[in-house]
Amino acid sequence: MTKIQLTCFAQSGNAYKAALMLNLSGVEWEPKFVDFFNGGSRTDEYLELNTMGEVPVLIDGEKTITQSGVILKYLSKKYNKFGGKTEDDDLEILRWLLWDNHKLTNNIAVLRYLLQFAKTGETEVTQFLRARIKPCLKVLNNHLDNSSFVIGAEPTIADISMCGYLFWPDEFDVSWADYPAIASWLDRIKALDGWVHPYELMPGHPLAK
Ligand SMILES: N[C@@H](CCC(=O)N[C@@H](CS)C(=O)NCC(=O)O)C(=O)O
Repeated sequence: MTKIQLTCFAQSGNAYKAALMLNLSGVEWEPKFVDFFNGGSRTDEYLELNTMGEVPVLIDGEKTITQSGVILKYLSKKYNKFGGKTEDDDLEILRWLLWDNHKLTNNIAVLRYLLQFAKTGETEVTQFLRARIKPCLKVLNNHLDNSSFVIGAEPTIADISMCGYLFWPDEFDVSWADYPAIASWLDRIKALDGWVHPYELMPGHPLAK
């Protein structure tokens, strides 16, 4: 049987969400490296695979799935792992997935990109993003103060999505000492069987000079 493939590169927190889910679910999969920083997601071939021009894409036989949240939902259903136990749980998971994509990941990913890869230095844009990220991290920290994982005592795809960029705090200039509940939650995720740091799980680190 052909293995599941995932388009990815080591610096992609969005791809990491899917890669981590595959690992934590004990699924055999193979990475399909995208040379993102040299236009690899803008080629005709890539756009044919994903008209949105985004990484990740999951290829499972005849099925091609994009958007990390959809990939997580697909894998959760397929392997019966990291889903909710009730319909209310599933709605709660969806609520956090949407918040993650719109607020948490979106702002952090762009700030990290500007600081680490575009190397813009401090600008009005980075200041704007820092100001957007702070309240998001407060929301998450407050929420995790009362809950081991995002929707209760067990990890779900909401956790796997929301931690996508959070193992690189130094790359977007945040210290988890300021957000202790997030720090403990990340430690709980790291302790899960199959957890691997993004730079080890996906190809392309370090970047070629
Ligand atoms: N909401 C999408 C975001 C995917 C995304 O933005 N991926 C980045 C790489 S980490 C990308 O391909 N960006 C290209 C672009 O924004 O045009 C998801 O969760 O899959």
